[in-house]
Amino acid sequence: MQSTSTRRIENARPFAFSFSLSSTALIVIDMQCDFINPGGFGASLGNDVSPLQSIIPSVQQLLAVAREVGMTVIHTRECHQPDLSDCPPAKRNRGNPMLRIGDEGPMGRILVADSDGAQIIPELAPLDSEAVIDKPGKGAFYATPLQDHLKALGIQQLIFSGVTTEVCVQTSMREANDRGYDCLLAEDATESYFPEFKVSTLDMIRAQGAIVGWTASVAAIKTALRKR
Ligand code: C5J
Repeated sequence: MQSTSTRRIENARPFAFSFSLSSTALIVIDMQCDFINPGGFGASLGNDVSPLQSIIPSVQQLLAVAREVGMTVIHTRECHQPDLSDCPPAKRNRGNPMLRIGDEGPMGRILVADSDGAQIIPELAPLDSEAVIDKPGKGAFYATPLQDHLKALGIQQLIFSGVTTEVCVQTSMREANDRGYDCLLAEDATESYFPEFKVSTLDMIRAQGAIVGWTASVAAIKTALRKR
């Protein structure tokens, strides 16, 4: 049952985060095989993907509680059309990867929408009722219907999770912040290939009185969501 009552995460940082269930969405960013599994886009850039696998249980917990309390859940995927018409050459050529976007890899074509690699990992599979926003960029708002979707649902606050912290999660959070959403990042439900980048991103987000937003642990978010 969805409720409009106000919730508060007292120990969010840099200070308490207030939200209501009916105006908040959980956004799960890019928990796709291409970033999480060996042989995908993340690995093609030379990254060890195993640190990203460590947050799967935390994201599962967030999803379970959000579904239990009836909160809106939205998933994103970073991916491109098969003809790569939405992939700028500058993006495809960047990074000197072993495999470029659109090349055939062990999980099909890298970051192409209908390939196995572009799918959300089975452990976090979206429900039929949950929107999946395909995005050609790092940010979830650029060239996507996300803002219209949030407006139609009356969403004003966003709880973020997913990968990678300093790239698609942070870019999406900054885009959301500039559009007037209050944003909170689940500290242990986001991960980076670079541990120091995750630490710095969390610091940057909550600096200067929550200049980009708030952060809080999954445990604190779960407690607030379940509070009646
Ligand atoms: C990257 C993402 N890292 N989902 N994408 O290229 O963070």
